[in-house]
Amino acid sequence: MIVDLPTIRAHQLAMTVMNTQSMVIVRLRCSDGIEGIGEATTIGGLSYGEESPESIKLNIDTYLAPALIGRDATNIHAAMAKLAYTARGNTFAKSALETALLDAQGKRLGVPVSTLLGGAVRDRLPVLWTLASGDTQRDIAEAESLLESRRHNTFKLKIGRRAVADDVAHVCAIKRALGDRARVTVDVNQAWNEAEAAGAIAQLEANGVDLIEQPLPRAHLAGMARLAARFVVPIMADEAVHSPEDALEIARLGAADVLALKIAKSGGLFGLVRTAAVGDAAGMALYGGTMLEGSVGSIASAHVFATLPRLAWGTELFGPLLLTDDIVVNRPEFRDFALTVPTTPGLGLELDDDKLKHYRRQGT
Ligand code: MUC
Ligand code: MG
Repeated sequence: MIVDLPTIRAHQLAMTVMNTQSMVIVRLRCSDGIEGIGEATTIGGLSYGEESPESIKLNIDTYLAPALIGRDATNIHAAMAKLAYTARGNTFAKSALETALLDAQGKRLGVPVSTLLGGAVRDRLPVLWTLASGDTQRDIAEAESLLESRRHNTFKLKIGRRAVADDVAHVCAIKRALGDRARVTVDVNQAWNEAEAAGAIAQLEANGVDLIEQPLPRAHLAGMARLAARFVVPIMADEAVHSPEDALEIARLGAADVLALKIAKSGGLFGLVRTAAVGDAAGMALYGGTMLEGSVGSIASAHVFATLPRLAWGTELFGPLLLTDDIVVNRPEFRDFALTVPTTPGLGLELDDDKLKHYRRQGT
């Protein structure tokens, strides 16, 4: 089903302005009576990637769910191999289905998903907040209140929408206001060319910005490599890294210092582990990314991020906090700048049927 939830404020990114988030929620029912849940969520319909909520639902209903019917739900690798054979790409849809299989298997065995992945090495994950209201003073006020309540002390600024000089002035004003009390990072979402990026990053670096995410289009790895060599401030690949093969090529070219990992880009949690392993082996730092999922997708991500031996840049799993309401009974716990990773069986979440009925898109 597709579930539409309003956001707490407009969320402005280089490629879209979001006022609602549309989540595809999967309920996978096994013949032993166990149900697993999963989520596939995109950013701004089709504006971030190649899948939309509508295409995800259609492809699951038409191709992927029929391929799973009658198979052994306890053999997740075999089920995912069948999906790989059935459909190319469609990583968001596959991630939701793998999440549901893992949730069901965890409930069956009485262990959390992190245990199925080999075990958690941390029980809490640092979580940043994205400032993206489009207004500098409002962003500063938002950051001050989140610092005060000890919810976040790292802020990612979404830029690339306005003229480069305006964006740089906006970021520097926020960093000046917050000073050493907060880390500030920027995500350009592929909006700059190399010359624009070189000029802007020089100023951002001089003003104490901590990390530059995906400044160039995803295909421009050679340009990313030149930027990574030129600046001390780390460059992070997001749109440019979907798979272990992407991570290998980025490593070969030196096209990033940090990799943003997301279950939706990776086709699931196991795929994310494989991409992480390549990045880690190449000496790149890892970051736990989000597709702005709600609680189901964010907690699935939390389980896998908790298992990574090194996660130098923490996570951005704040998605549930961007929404005005939730569709789970037991909401994720955010406090003291971190998210608590559930330890109860499966994902550790229970869907709220009344909320689902209320927010479910008609006809889905
Ligand atoms: C992205 O490109 O990283 C993550 C945080 C946010 O506000 O947008 C996302 C997507
Ligand atoms: Mg990004």
